[in-house]
Amino acid sequence: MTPDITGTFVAPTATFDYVKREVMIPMRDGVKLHTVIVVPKGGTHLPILLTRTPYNADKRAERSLSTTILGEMPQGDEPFMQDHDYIRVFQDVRGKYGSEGDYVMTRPLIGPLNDTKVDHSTDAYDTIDWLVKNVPETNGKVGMIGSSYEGFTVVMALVHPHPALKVAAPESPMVDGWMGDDWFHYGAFRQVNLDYFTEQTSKHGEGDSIPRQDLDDYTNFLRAGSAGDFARAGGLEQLPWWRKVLEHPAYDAFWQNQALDKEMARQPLTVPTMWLQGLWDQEDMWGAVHAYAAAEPKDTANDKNYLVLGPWRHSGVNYEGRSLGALKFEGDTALQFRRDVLKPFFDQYLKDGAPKADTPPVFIYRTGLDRWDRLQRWPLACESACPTKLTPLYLAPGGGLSFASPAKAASDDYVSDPMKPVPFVARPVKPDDRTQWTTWLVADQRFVDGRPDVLTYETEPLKAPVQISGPPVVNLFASTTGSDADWVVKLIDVYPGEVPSQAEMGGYELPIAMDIFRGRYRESFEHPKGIAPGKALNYRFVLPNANHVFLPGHRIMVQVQSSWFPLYDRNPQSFVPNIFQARPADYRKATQRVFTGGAAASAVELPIVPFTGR
Ligand code: PG9
Repeated sequence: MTPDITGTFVAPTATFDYVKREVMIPMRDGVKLHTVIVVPKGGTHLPILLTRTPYNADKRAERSLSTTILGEMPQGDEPFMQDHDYIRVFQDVRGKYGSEGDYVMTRPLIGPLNDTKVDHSTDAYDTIDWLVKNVPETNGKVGMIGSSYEGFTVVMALVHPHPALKVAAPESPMVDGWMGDDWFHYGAFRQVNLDYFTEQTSKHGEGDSIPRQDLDDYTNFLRAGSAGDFARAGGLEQLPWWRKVLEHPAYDAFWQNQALDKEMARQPLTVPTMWLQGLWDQEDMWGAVHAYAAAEPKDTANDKNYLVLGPWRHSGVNYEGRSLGALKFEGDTALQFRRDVLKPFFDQYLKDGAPKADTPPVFIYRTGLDRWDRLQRWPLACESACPTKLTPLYLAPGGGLSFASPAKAASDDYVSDPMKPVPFVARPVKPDDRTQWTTWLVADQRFVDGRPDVLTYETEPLKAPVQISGPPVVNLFASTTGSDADWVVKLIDVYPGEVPSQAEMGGYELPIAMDIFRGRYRESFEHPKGIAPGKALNYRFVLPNANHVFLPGHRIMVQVQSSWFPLYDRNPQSFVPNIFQARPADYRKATQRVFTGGAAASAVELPIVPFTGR
């Protein structure tokens, strides 16, 4: 009998409008990286669009198994593919999928944390060098683009860049994993990423996530105990990356030395770079804005360092941008950006004879009003060095919020019970529910408003629009009966009770900027310290950027709580050296007190700017 699988089948490609080549590109240490090069048939003198990925170059270069380059390349590439005037290249980073070598999670630059002779900066350099010498159809100019990890590899390529790298767009890049990107936010650990650790580092290909017992991750993580307990049960102590994280819960040299915004501040600004991210980016909320800010002082002519913030989820820039959760925008905001701003910007630097693009230094969506703003700088208001200073919005007794500081000192309290943590999204929290995960930053906060362990403060309905353009700052005065505590502060836009144009938005509590701060890092991110029980202490931290208009009839709301579970691991509320290793007896109820008025007037300081109209 003839076996039906011969192993020699070759699909005919004569009708394809592109040619796909797979090559192994040698790096300086002899390791070869698997690279997929997709060239429009018959093309000559074309620029190259390069992405370096840990997510399988073969898959990234195959959207729907199409005979056309437009159908075959990812959705986000459409403006680049439709005219057949770009070569598209995806490469597996070392140690993943088809590439040789060792994989190191977010491999640090050569230096104290990397004693080899290679990093993503050298790999990008060697790759670009090979591409411009060995792809006959190219004009020798390369642009790099990519989101998240793929954005991180773009940032790495900006360190000692190859001269053929002419333009770059790091999209939601992972820049500082401890301060506010994937791994921690101000020291609170994002334990749902433990799945990512097994998926990425248990195999060179695609690893499995951690098996669950219950549908609801709230239950799974609570039952497990600490993040360390959950990881141990999943076998993660076999994984070097998890062991490194376990050893470095604080912002020590391990994290400081791999923070790429600090590196961007050191590097000369030579490659025109467009930093971009979503305004509701549920994974990498820190990287783009901080790297932009770090490079900005060097952009003296305001023509090399660009910022884009769209009304998107993480990586939403590469998909359809008409809506996010319950929010609807004016048209496909992601396509508008990719077609009208990104593509002309790349063309200018990559295509022979292309005209200068009309690129605004800052392109940012104004939520609430639904329009794009083209600005010269960002932010418009901030703590220091901005045209406008922050305006405190004070928490007031009785659940009020006011622009005048309450004269009388008062306080509100709640009991934070680590056995009943506040969920970050309405339960059940389903680990495989992509929609729940990608929209949780815009989830209606009424699902926790009214819990006895969530304090809510709100203004009267606004009589005039209030526009904020920058990062709000939390200035909280609070005490705990414990010796450690987390503080979650949310700035919320409360819609009027009735919204005739979209009935389901009636009374919606829309998060505009929220974050968590782990109290032990109040004085130093590097050296955590127990909190003196019962003492009113000041917690000051910066919330994510917003460009938003609170419209007349809406209210501004602030919520304060002490857990955000299971996204963030629970603070045991008694000081232990390493929260990953907290034991069941360490988790204790605590009474949290928030002070208002007088000398300890808690406030959220808002980057209010004059309302610039519709
Ligand atoms: N947010 C993901 C990630 C980036 C960098 C490191 C680890 C994870 C991602 O979407 O790629």
